[in-house]
Amino acid sequence: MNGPQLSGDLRRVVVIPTYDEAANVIVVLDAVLRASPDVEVLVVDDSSPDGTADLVRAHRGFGARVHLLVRPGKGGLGAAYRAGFAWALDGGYDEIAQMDADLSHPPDRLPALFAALETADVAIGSRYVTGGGVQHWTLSRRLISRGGNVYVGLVLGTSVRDATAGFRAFRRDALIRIDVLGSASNGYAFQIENTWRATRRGLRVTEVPITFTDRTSGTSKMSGSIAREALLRVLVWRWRELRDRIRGVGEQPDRSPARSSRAA
Ligand SMILES: Nc1nc2c(ncn2[C@@H]2O[C@H](COP(=O)(O)OP(=O)(O)OP(=O)(O)O)[C@@H](O)[C@H]2O)c(=O)[nH]1
Ligand SMILES: [Mg+2]
Repeated sequence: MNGPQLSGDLRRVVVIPTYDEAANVIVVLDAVLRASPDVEVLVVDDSSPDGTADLVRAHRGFGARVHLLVRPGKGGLGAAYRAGFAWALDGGYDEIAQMDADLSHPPDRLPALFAALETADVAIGSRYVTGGGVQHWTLSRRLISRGGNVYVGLVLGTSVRDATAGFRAFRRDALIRIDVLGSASNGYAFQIENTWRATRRGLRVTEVPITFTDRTSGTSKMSGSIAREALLRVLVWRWRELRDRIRGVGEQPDRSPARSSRAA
């Protein structure tokens, strides 16, 4: 099967945050490098006790297509992404993607995500558009994920179907307009906040179908406090937006359907 052809002169990097992903990191690095011969990878590791960073340093692509940013300790997913995105923006990359290390996000859909940036500012690998789905998830995880997206849609009024997705690609100017380095949230809230800022700032957000597979190795870092953070922050953002609108300041919501689309 022929995948989308990508324009050759753009510099692309995939940011992968890791914490104790020794069981997965080499497999995901190899799969990404194979699926997208034109991309580089930045692993952002929070000094994982299981030696994830040493495995990255030992990878045959290290120093060429594989890069490593080590942070002093576990500081959360959002903080790791902010550090990785800052590195990528400083490095002058044109297109920047993000994905988990646990193979939940299919590396072979990266070319489709980058290809979608030809007509979009942000491309979201989406479980909840036609052609997308989840595999091997328990009923409770399915309900939490679906329920979370319904909640986000209702409270924030965004038409993005998978606002919590962690598999995305951005044009560099989109990351700057989203002010991703100025975001404060960490877990799923980090993904929601960027979705919210992108739509509110009138960026073109498109959803590309993917099949999400539950991790089979390593341990999940998902926790109740991560879910609570998302629930509360969404309410706070909406409240602040309504307050600012009453005062006549702040951004106007962009609900134009032309701004959010779904790619097959
Ligand atoms: N650098 C860094 N990476 C993290 C941190 N927390 C999670 N990660 C990584 O972020 C990605 C997503 O974390 P997961 O534990 O898979 O969380 P999840 O996908 O929401 O939950 P599951 O579906 O249960 O796997 C993985 O690559 C983790 O290793 C952190 O504090 N620092
Ligand atoms: Mg995961």
